[in-house]
Amino acid sequence: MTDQAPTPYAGPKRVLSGVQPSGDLHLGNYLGALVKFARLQHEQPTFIFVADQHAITVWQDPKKLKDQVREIAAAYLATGLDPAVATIFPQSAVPEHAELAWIFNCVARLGWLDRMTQFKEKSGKHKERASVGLYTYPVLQAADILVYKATHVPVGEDQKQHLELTRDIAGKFNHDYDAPGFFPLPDPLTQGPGARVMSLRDGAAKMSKSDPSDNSRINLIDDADAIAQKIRKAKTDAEPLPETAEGLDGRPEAKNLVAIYAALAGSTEAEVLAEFAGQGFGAFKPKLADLAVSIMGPISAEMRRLKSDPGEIDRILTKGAEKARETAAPTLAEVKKLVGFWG
Ligand code: AQP
Repeated sequence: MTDQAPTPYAGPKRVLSGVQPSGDLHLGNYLGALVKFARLQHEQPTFIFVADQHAITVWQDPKKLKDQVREIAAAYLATGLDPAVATIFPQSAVPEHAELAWIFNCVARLGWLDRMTQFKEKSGKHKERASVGLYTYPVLQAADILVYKATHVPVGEDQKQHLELTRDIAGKFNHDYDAPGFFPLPDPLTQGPGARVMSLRDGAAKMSKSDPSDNSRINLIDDADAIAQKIRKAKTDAEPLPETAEGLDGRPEAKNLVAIYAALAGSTEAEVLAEFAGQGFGAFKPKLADLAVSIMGPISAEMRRLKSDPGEIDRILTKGAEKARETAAPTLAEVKKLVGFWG
């Protein structure tokens, strides 16, 4: 008997991604994810959700959660997502995600989840106190993606391992339920200089919402003064900028600021270095601050404007959820039939 390659998925291309409403969005979320959403919506059918079910894997105040969801939706709209083009919705308003996640919990293997580095990082030293949801988070993520049969997932580099797991779950489901090519094996879209934005205080740590130091990140809602001050205070070294990208090896903070500049300017690290080689951070940081303010300033102003009309955001999210279910419900119905469930 010869091993045959699995039948490839032949359905339409679709884009899906989401962000958790678990704190203020930052430049890493913007460059790693949001900026891509606005571009991709014009290329493929695009589903962008607010991941409130993921957010409660760590405690969220129920009185604040809906507002946090609105905040992320405002960020989506302010960074260019158009509800007339993309489908924008809260995860918890589409119950098909959670229902498919249960089935996937029975497809995924414990050994696969045991390898997930994000769980190890987020659960810290006391993993026995972490929620079970935090552990099975990547399984829900697989359901988020596959319930739309999404083929492309724009995310930051930190999500690559979870995407690999999604592909494993899709492949095993197709095999175990004798449904060749039923689910696609989705591709992560992580390319670009903003794929892994690092902390402004530590070039070895990812810029993150949960970093206790607000100076470690530029928040989407920061005003011009805050952005300029955080860049001024960003950790660097005393060397001038080198001529080539190799010259940044071993200089993680310098590399990070150059990568941020390149991502914001829509250029490459090589192009940035061609412009600034030989200059110190005293000259480079003000230029970076001006660039960051020119891009982030209008976004934060638009977020503030949108948040002043929560009714409009709610209407967009409610309509988006109805539209999302039109795609998610038929997938789940097919899955239940394949699994042999009632109804
Ligand atoms: N530093 C980063 N650089 C590039 N991309 C990043 N992303 C997050 N941090 C960076 C990308 O942003 C998207 C949304 O992330 P999320 O909010 O769903 O979860 P996260 O990855 O856990 O984000 P944080 O800020 O790191 O939150 P905490 O501190 O709560 O863990 C994803 O596409 C992610 O890759």
